[in-house]
Amino acid sequence: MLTQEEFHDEIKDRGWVHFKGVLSSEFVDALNEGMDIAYQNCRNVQVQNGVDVNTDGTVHHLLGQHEVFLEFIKKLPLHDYMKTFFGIPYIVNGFGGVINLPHKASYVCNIHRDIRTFYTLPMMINMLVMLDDFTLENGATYFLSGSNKKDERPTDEDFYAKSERAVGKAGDIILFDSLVWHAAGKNTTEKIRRALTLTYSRPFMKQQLDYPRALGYDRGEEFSEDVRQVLGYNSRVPSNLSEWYQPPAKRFYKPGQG
Ligand SMILES: O=C(O)CCC(=O)C(=O)O
Repeated sequence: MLTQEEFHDEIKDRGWVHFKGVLSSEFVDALNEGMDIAYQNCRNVQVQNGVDVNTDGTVHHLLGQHEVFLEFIKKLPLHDYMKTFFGIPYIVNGFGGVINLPHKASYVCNIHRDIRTFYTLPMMINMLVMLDDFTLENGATYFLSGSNKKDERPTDEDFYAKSERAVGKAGDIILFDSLVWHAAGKNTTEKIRRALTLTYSRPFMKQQLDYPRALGYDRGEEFSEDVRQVLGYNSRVPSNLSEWYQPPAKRFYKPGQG
């Protein structure tokens, strides 16, 4: 495993770091079972609401859809590296997934980055969790190393000429600065290739879904302090004066959140 110093240098310089063998195969299997259920839920709503074009294989807001995803957060994967990246407490900003379907490109195959604002202070980091082996054939992600340092989109030609592929095993995790330009590869095999795709941010950035509210405000007490923090219970938005006027320990937005 990398030292915190090595991680710090690599994430600043290349923008992405590959951690091997982080999750057990049993836990990966449990996550894949949860993904199947979540995909059905998400796809039903995508189709019902007319947003099913270009979204095949994408899953959003897994937290709250199955306890296994809460178990994932409770493990605080790579927590020390995350703390090194942010230097202050952090929260989960989005918890999605990708099922890279054979011969079908969804929007994650476009060259993109997951935040539209360029920053110099660390604001957001992506966590890509491999739930199947990633190969060149089934769409291992393309990453353009160092592209986190520039506020400009590379040309398609430059991107595909210079980017590297994240080939790895189920249970590996890639952490990458959300400013890194990347794209899922096309899956030319006959089998699906799955991943969890999370983003984590500074606590003052809005979560993509209000996870504490989705899980239930009353559940906050059942988690450890670190897990409560990461889920966003310490940086909620009050909606009335009574919620606002509270002693520090009971505030919706606690001290120390940046
Ligand atoms: O599934 C992949 O290979 C890439 C996922 C992705 O683009 C993302 O998480 O933003």
